[in-house]
Formats: sequence, structure tokens, C-alpha cells
Amino acid sequence: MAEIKSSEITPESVYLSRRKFMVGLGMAAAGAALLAACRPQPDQARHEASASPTPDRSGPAGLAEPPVVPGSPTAGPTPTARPVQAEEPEAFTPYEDIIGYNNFYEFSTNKEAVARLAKDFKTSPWTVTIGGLVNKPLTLGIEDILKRYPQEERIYRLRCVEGWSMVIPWLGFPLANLLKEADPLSAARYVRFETLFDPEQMPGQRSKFFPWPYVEGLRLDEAMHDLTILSTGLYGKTLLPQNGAPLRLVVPWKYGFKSIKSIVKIELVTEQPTSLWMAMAPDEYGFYANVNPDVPHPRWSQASERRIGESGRRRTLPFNGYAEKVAHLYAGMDLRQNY
Ligand SMILES: Nc1nc2c(c(=O)[nH]1)N[C@H]1C(S)=C(S)[C@@H](COP(=O)(O)O)O[C@H]1N2
Ligand SMILES: [Mo]
Repeated sequence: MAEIKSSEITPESVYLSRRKFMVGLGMAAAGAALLAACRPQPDQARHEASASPTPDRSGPAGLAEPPVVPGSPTAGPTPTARPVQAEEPEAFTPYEDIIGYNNFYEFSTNKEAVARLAKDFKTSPWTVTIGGLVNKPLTLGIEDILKRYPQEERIYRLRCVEGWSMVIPWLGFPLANLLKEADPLSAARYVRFETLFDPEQMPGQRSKFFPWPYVEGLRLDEAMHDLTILSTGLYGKTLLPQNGAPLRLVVPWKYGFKSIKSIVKIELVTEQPTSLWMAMAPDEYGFYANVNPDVPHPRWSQASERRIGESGRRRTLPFNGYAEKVAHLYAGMDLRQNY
């Protein structure tokens, strides 16, 4: 994992030429490069959410309205067809794609509309509270957070449960740094995160179909893992609203919906939190949501993915390629039951 001091952050052009678009995924890259993507793909688009999601009336749990997917893919057969490039190094996903193709249902279920609708979202002033089962509850402004926790670069894959992925050079800091400061009590076993609730600014929150606010959760050991970060930027720039400004979670070995955006509240709790997606469709979205090519979503395969900006599909890796670092967290657990 690349770690770059903020003093080394350069404008995008320099940044890109210096990195030559190659991804320093460390040990993960080596593994990934050996893997041939053998899940071909005739029509990539239909495997995932369309730009204007078609309501899937057969959606989960007999819910009357659609998008019931963290991104609402249109249900369809698993693609089979031509083979794909595979032994290629992993490149950064172009900035324009990262800021232009977003899941952020508070604004829209249309990925291409999110950036426009979120353009004027107010991310300052912004306050985050860290409370619940802690010795030292904290209320921090986003400026305090930036000052207190040195930002580093983390280049991670982001794998959406819908079957697409990106490689994103995040800026951020380990969530553990913040949690240690709050000093969890021994009764704390999980961390619960909440997104801002502000229907005035977030038109999607005027829909009563979703149980707003967006909530996510991690087991405390997952939250304390060094790979888990709070992100404040990407590509060396401050995070834009569509990517979850000013502060969003990034948990690279889990499906993208766990990486909750625009966080205002972090709480240490005893009981496993119920996420928005668990509440929406418990049979489809569990608490763990670890990337797992062997456990299909009830409505589509998770064996492969479309890397945004590439043609063809790549094979999806267990724990999104981070198994060496995180598989031990789930030792002895049945990963089919704990999806
Ligand atoms: N609050 C909130 N967080 C969210 C979402 C959302 O709709 N609301 N979508 C999730 C999903 S499904 C994905 S794939 C990622 C997408 O992050 P990106 O748009 O920065 O690529 O954000 C996740 N975090
Ligand atoms: Mo997603």
C-alpha cells in the first residue's frame, strides 16, 4: 500500500505521470496479476445498475418499489461469453469516472446524476460525534479531524456488490486512530456509522422508501484493522460531495455499500448494528458483506466484475484481494451464513 505524505501530493497531471497509472497494490497486485479473468462478458451493462435504474418489481422481500440494491442492478443472467484480459497490472480508475459514476442514494439512484445533484452539498461546517460506549466521547469539526490525524494515501480496489469495480487512490487515515482516542469501553463490540440526514439538501431522502439515514456497521476488530480508513480525499484532492465528503468510510475487503459516505455519527455499541441494506433486504445484504466470489448474490453471480474503464471482466478475488490481511478475522466462521 502506498503511503504518501501530504507534502508530496502533487497536482493530478504530475501525479499521474509519476505514477504512470500503475497501481501499487503491493502483495495484492502480485496475486491479482496471476489470475486470469475467465468470466467473460457479452453485455457488461446489463449485469449492473443502468444509468437510470429500471425498477425491479420483483425486488427483495416483496418490496413494492425498486432500487433495492446498493446501486440497483437490473437482475439478469450471469454473463458468459468472450474471455477477458487478466494478467494486466491494475491501473488507477480515471478521476472522471470516480467522480462521475457514483452510488449515493441520498441524492439519486442514477449514478450519473449524483455528481450534479450533490454539487452544492454543504460540507462545511461539518461536525462528527464519536460516542456510545467510550471513555472519551468526541465532537470534532472536520478541520480538527484533518489537523489531528495525518492523511496518508491508500490505493484500494472498490468492489460494488453490483459487479463493477474501481481502483482508487484515497487520502485518509486509519479509523483506529480516531477510535483509540475515544477509548472504547470493554463492552463495545461493534461500531455504528450514520450519514447526515438532511432532506433539504439530499433529495433522495425525501423518498420514504428507504429507512434513512443510511447506517452501516463494523465489528470492532474490523473497524480497528489497519486497512480500514476514514477518507477525506482522493487523487490528492479533497473529497467531492458525490464521493462522500467530507468524511467517508473505506473498507476495501467488503462490498462498496459498507463504505458509508458523509458520516456525522460514530457510535460504539454492544449489539450488531442493522445497516440500511440489512433493513431493506436481509436475504440479500448481510452484516459482513465481505467480497466473496463463491457466494452469489441471490439474483446474480459475484464471480467476476467489470473494472470501470476496462473492457471485459476480471475475476473477483476473495476479500477483494486482501485475504492475506483480513481472512484471519473470520477464522472458523461460515462465510455463507455470514454473508
Ligand atoms: N450514505 C451512503 N453511503 C454510500 C452509498 C449510499 O447510497 N449512501 N452507496 C454505497 C455504495 S453501494 C457504493 S458502491 C459506494 C460508492 O462509492 P463511490 O461513489 O465513492 O465510488 O458508496 C457506498 N456508500
Ligand atoms: Mo455498491
